[in-house]
Amino acid sequence: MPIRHLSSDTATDAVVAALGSDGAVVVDLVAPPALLDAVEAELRPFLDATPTGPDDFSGNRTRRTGALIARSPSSRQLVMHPLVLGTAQSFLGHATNIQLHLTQAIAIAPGESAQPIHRDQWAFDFFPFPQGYEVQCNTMWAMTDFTEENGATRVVVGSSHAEDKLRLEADDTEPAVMARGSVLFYSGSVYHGGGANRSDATRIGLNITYNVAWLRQEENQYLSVPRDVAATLPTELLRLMGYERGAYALGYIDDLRDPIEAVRPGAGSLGFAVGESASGGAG
Ligand SMILES: O=C(O)CCC(=O)C(=O)O
Ligand SMILES: [Fe+2]
Repeated sequence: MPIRHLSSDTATDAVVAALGSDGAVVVDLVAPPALLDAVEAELRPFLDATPTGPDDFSGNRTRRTGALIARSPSSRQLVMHPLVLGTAQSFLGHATNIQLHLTQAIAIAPGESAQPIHRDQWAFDFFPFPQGYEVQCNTMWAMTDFTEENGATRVVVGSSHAEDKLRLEADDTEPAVMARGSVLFYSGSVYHGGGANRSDATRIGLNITYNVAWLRQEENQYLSVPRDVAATLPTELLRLMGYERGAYALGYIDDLRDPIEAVRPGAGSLGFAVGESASGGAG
């Protein structure tokens, strides 16, 4: 079954519904070309300086460049995109709040082989989350066109409802073919992997992912984004980055203070209550 495509004026509810049934959906042409140009220009020196991956999973011909919030001010618009945040908050609405899980440009160079098919939620030490309890909502923004030849992400549509720890092959997958500026949403539970790049140009995607705020983040935002940069960011983004308690109490500082106080003194809420925020609240 091919991956469904929705248009950029689709309501959040329809994206959430498709994600719930299929585990993946593409929304076409969401990011304007000028924004992508700016992100690309800001990231270029970092992409060029990033080493290729150390193993088959990371990809020996794949560069993974993180810390997008620090390195690319323009990328913050993608991190905070209303369609994405709305979808993530609703899709993970069974949790008290959500947070940013990782920000990573993934550049798959020509000659790269296909990444092993996996569930992203296996990152949590392969904990068998109950079926239907989603812990992650992921995006892959197409910085270049994604084609079957250049390594478009491969997805086993509907496999979010399958058993855990399956060993699936490329034959079981469909490519997330999409134009530059489109965004693939996929759950932490759907089986997928980066495709092989048989073209003569590099495929670049921005993998920006969100998870329930009671789990650990994959990319450590406190150490990836220097404190002096953090001090310049909107409070809403800081909260999404983890300067906020997860659920009722997780991650408070010293005398039960709201972690936002570390960057923005006076902005915090008192006691254990979760503050008003980008990530706050179910649904
Ligand atoms: O690069 C891609 O298309 C997918 C990458 C991926 O699934 C991962 O690194 O977990
Ligand atoms: Fe993945």
